[in-house]
Amino acid sequence: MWKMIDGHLVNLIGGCCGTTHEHIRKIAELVNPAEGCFVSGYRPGEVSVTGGHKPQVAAKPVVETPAKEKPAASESSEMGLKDAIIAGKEAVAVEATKKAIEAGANPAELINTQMIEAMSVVGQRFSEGKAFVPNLLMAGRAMKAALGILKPIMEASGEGVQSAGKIVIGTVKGDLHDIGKNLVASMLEGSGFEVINVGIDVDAETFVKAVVDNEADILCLSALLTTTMTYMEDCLAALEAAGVRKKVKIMVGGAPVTEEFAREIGADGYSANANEAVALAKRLMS
Ligand code: B12
Repeated sequence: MWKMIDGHLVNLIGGCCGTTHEHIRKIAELVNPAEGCFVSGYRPGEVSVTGGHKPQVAAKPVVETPAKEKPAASESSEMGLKDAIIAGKEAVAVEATKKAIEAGANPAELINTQMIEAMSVVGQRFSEGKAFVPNLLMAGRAMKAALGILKPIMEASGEGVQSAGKIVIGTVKGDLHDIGKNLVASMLEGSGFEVINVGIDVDAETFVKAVVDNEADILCLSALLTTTMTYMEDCLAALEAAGVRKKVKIMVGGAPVTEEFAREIGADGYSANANEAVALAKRLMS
């Protein structure tokens, strides 16, 4: 910060997660404060950290932990699942999902017609600068929570059916996106596959180990960033090096991944969405 402070470019300093009150206080001491610079972050009743200068904007406590969101009665009865996800209202999304199921909705249809649609609206808003990272996170959380209601229902409907095959699925190294990957996993599970979900930010060695340990029929790789999708090739190389490439089919997907890219890296299949992923997995198994 110092270069900017020294250049008289800074008017206000504050801090988000991890910058504790004490941390802000130390910064204030260092700045002490430079001409025209005010440090926000003290609590009322405590010694001001502005070193004699009066803060021009009343500094309020910076750390507030919001109470867990509960849907307002009017909100929950009016808002449908799609809108709840777009608005990032987790509790409302859960309630809307439960209501839809009680009314006889089909889980896969809810996913396809409301949930995926909602995320693409949020994504579009993000691309247009009308939504921001917190909106994405909140929508993602609402989507995950709603999916959590549907997953056991989809699993139960496949009960008693012989496993359609074993699938290892994960998001590649450097990539933390998991909504689409989890959707694919849920749809595959709902269609009778045994799915081992190894999570996000997964390195090639972990994928190889999961494939070998579980004797997987299919490995599903997901990537949402153009910078991480290239790591899929490293995963294929690692499988080759471990001598298991021919024992497992590779499916790839995620927004930036294309059919052409899949072919280029030598994957066995690509699909653009969770529905097609199920059809593709069934084809690969046969
Ligand atoms: C939600 C979201 C986030 C959330 C993720 C929350 C979570 N738990 O997943 C948060 C806020 C954390 C996030 C962070 C970032 N994000 Co982001 N994010 C998105 C967003 C809006 C939606 C993604 C999503 O969930 N879509 C809904 C699901 C259902 O769709 P999907 O993931 O595509 O999955 C479907 C298919 O692709 C397919 N599929 C997916 N995986 C697989 C796998 C297989 C095997 C198969 C067959 C099919 C398949 O099936 C799925 C279901 O139909 C997209 C924009 C968009 N519209 O895609 C940006 C986007 C992906 N993010 C982007 C960026 C830049 C980032 C950040 C770098 C932002 C930043 N500056 O910090 C970070 C990166 C963090 C990291 N290291 O990964 C860019 C990527 C640009 C690029 N081309 O590289 C996008 C495209 C936004 C944009 N327009 O700029 N993000």
